[in-house]
Amino acid sequence: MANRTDFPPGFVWGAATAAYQVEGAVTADGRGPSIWDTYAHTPGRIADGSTGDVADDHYRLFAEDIRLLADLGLKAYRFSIAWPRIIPAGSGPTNAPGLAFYRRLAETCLQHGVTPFATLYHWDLPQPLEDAGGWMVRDTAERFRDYAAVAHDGLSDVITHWMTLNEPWCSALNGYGDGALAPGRNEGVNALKAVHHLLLAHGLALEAIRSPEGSYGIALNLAPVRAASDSPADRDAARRVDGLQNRLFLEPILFGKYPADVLDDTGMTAWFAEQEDDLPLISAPLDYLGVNYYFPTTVAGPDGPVSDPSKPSAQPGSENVVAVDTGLPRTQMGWPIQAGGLRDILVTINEQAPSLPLYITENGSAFPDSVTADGTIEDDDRQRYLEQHIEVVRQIVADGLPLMGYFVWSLLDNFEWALGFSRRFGIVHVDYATQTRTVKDSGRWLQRFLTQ
Ligand code: PNW
Repeated sequence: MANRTDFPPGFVWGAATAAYQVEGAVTADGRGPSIWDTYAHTPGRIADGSTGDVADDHYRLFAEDIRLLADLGLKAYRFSIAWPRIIPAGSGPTNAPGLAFYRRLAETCLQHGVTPFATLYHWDLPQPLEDAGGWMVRDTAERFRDYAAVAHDGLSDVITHWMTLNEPWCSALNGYGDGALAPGRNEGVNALKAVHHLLLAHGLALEAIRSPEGSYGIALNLAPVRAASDSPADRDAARRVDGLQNRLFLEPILFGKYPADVLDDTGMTAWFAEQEDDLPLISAPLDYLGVNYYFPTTVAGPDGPVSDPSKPSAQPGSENVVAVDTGLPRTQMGWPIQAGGLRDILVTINEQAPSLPLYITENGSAFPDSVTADGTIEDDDRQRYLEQHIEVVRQIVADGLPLMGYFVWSLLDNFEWALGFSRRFGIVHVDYATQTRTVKDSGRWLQRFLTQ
């Protein structure tokens, strides 16, 4: 089993959250509405009918939460900055109280010896920009650049570690493909336009804010994709899913080109050819790549054409692919558990970009907690998930991959998007009725690991 002393002294141990999932206070201090306010308040969209209006009330309780994080022995906090707090209408005037909030948050981190890692976009697009076309239009990328510059100008003296986007796959393919996340649109293969505009937003922002004093990256949700068998059909299914999930993001960012097969499968080759001039910006050097890892995927599928390129889907070009159950244990999300997948994906990236520093910017699991009579919160499943993944992290570092840090998702139970409060990812339990925080057994285990 991994021991903390197996890791280099500078290895970063942190925990992550995202603004809409934890902050609440959605109308406080001049914040404007985002697509998540609209989506969560649309009947039928959120499984338990909840919203992020209050969530963990982190907007008011952040100092307590950061103290808790530091007490656990963690040295970094990855949070996201809400665009609608900084520029409430998406473009136009800056909201000084919004900047002031993140300054207080970052300063509180620093006072506790915790390094702040800020994500500029964790899915909360200002609603007025969605009304003007959202990520389907190029202008949104330019507005993101302007917002990124304002946030960076206002906070770069207290925040040095920056991420442009969190998981553009989810923003594009769930937001505009199958509609499972805000804004809940079904644009068929045209959801790939949102992919391009998000990557352009990343490139424009990087150009606007990158400075030698800071460290700048992006967080992608990547997963090893395996074929269920060696048959040509299954291998082709794996090629298509890997293309959409991983290569469609990695190749433009690392090499300045889109994977031709993915554009071909989706009939988007001509449209992407017109965007070619954006690729140098998208592939500008990064200081690190953030990888959010949850689970591996095994797929099978009949060969041949896309079943229906116009149907609502998060898998344009792979609608006829099926996910195969390989018998692995699963979390409450239904996601298979296999720590070795983390190693596979990092090795693949490292082969392609050997000197690029990597962070695991999210890794964690949802399980129901059991609250015992004496008030402790037993979550053996989550503890085991963490132990297994941290053991793999140890191996990866021992093998010499440039892995700089690990962030557990999440510090706190929180608003799990379309699943509302029905799934808990925290190493700290939140009683939503009282906003009481209780460190779970998994959090205690992590604390012992980090401090003994
Ligand atoms: C991430 N998938 O989302 C997000 O960054 C977090 O905000 C979220 O709470 C967390 O993971 C847990 O869901 C993902 O289907 C959503 O592969 C979907 C997938 C992966 C990550």
